[in-house]
This record gives sequence, C-alpha cells and structure tokens, in this order.
Amino acid sequence: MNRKMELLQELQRCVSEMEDELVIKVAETYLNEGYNAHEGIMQGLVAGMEKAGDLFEQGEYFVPELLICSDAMNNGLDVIKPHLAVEDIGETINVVIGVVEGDTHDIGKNLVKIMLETAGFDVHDLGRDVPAVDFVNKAKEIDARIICMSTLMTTTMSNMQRVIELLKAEGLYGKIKTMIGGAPISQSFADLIGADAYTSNAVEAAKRAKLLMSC
Ligand code: B12
Repeated sequence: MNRKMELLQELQRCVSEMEDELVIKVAETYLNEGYNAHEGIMQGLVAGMEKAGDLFEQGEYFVPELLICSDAMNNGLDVIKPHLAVEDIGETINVVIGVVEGDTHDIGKNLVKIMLETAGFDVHDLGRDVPAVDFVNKAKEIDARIICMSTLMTTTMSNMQRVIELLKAEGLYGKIKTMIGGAPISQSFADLIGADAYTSNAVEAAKRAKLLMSC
C-alpha cells in the first residue's frame, strides 16, 4: 500500500475508532507530506464517520461512541479545512444553511457548508435545531440567494416544507432557491415539497448550487 493510502486509512481509523487526539497528528502528517486536503476529508475523515455510522447500525456502537467519533472528525476537519483551495466565483453569493427544527445531527450539514465555502459561496450557518422562520428571516437579512436545509430524521423532514411554505407566503419562493439533503431525503421528497434541488452528498451539493446560480 502506498504512503498516501496508508495515511488516508489511518485518518479513517482515527475517526471510526474514536482516536480524537491522534487524528490531529495524523492529519498534520498527511498535509506535511503534501497530500490533497479535499481527499483527506472525503476519503479519510468522512469515510471514517460513515464506518462509525455502520457500526452504530450494527449495534456495536451507541450514542457515546458516536459522539467521540464526531469529535475526532471535527478535530481532523479543523486541521485540514484551512488547506482547502477556495474557488473564485467572481461575485458574492450569500447562502443560509442549517439543520431544521427538532434535529441536532450536524455532521452532514457541516460538510456541505465546507464544500460550498470552497466553491466560493459566502455561507451563513444557523447551526442545528433551527426554527423555519429563522431560515427565512436570515435569508432576508443578508439577501441570500439559496437556503440549504439538512435533516437526518424522518420525524423532522416536514420542517423543510414549512420553510418553503413561509417563502411562498412572503412572495420569495423562486427568488430564493432551496436545497435540501440528509440521509432520509430523496429527489421525490424534494419534488413533493417544491425544493429546487436535492443531492445525496456534499460534493454534489456544491456543484448543484453553482448550477442553480449558473456560475
Ligand atoms: C452520528 C449520528 C448521531 C450523532 C450525531 C452527532 C452530530 N453532531 O451530528 C448523535 C450520537 C448525537 C446522534 C443522536 C441521535 N440520533 Co443519530 N445518527 C447518527 C448516524 C449514526 C450517522 C449520521 C452521520 O453523521 N452520518 C455521516 C454524514 C457525513 O452523512 P449525512 O449526515 O447523511 O450527510 C451527507 C448527505 O446526507 C448530504 N447532506 C446532508 N445534509 C445536507 C444538506 C443539503 C442541503 C444537501 C444538498 C446535502 C446534505 O451530504 C452529507 C455529506 O456527504 C445515523 C445513522 C446513519 N448511518 O446515517 C443516526 C441516525 C440519523 N440517528 C437517529 C436517531 C433516532 C438519533 C437520536 C434520536 C437517538 C436517541 N435515541 O437519542 C438522537 C437525535 C436527537 C435529535 N433530536 O437530534 C436515527 C434517525 C431515525 C429516523 N428515521 O429518523 C438514525 C438514522 C439511526 C437509526 N437507524 O436509528 N446521532
């Protein structure tokens, strides 16, 4: 196995095996040896978090383990994120992002945020458990052109629709585009609630946002 692959696998392992301190050193070594930051995040840290998710589904991990895995992933992200190359899209395009009300899963949302930022968007993060009205108010305040919503729970999916209904009530539907995502979300759900775009991952989310803005 080559050195790069070895370090990517070690990043993965650090996240999936709760090495929240060691991950910092491995991420620094990965960068110092000149490897690509984007791949470090997607093929190292994110792959590790996906493995942790699988272990949870298999009943081997519980909530406390997942929390340490997500700390490890965030520690790795803190090291690698500043090394991502940021594109220039030639204008300021404000985007509002958040996890809808009732849901605190924010790992996916944070990844989408990073990919949008590196694609050149100005991203305003409302965090998690965000009431529908806050998405709309923030978008109005900063003249946002896209609202991105994330949720990981079936029970909170309908809160995405509430944001879209509020946009309609304010005459902003269509003017402010909406993008949605998260594990239970699908294109058919996006069509059903009238969202402008859905993607299954963060890299595609950034590409789709550029397409929506034609940049
Ligand atoms: C990690 C995790 C947690 C962590 C969250 C840590 C954190 N800070 O986020 C902790 C331990 C805190 C947690 C808590 C809970 N969890 Co949990 N959790 C998970 C787990 C294992 C992985 C989720 C994850 O981070 N995946 C990795 C990321 C990278 O993937 P992702 O989020 O899907 O994001 C990608 C795409 O979806 C997309 N995307 C995401 N958002 C967006 C947005 C846009 C606009 C776009 C375009 C794309 C996009 O891009 C991302 C990157 O590529 C899932 C199961 C699973 N395997 O998915 C359960 C899961 C989501 N949890 C679940 C539950 C039930 C809970 C709890 C209620 C548990 C409890 N009994 O207390 C609480 C939630 C409390 C609350 N109200 O929020 C259920 C939800 C079931 C359901 N159908 O609703 C799941 C599915 C587990 C299960 N099978 O039961 N959880």
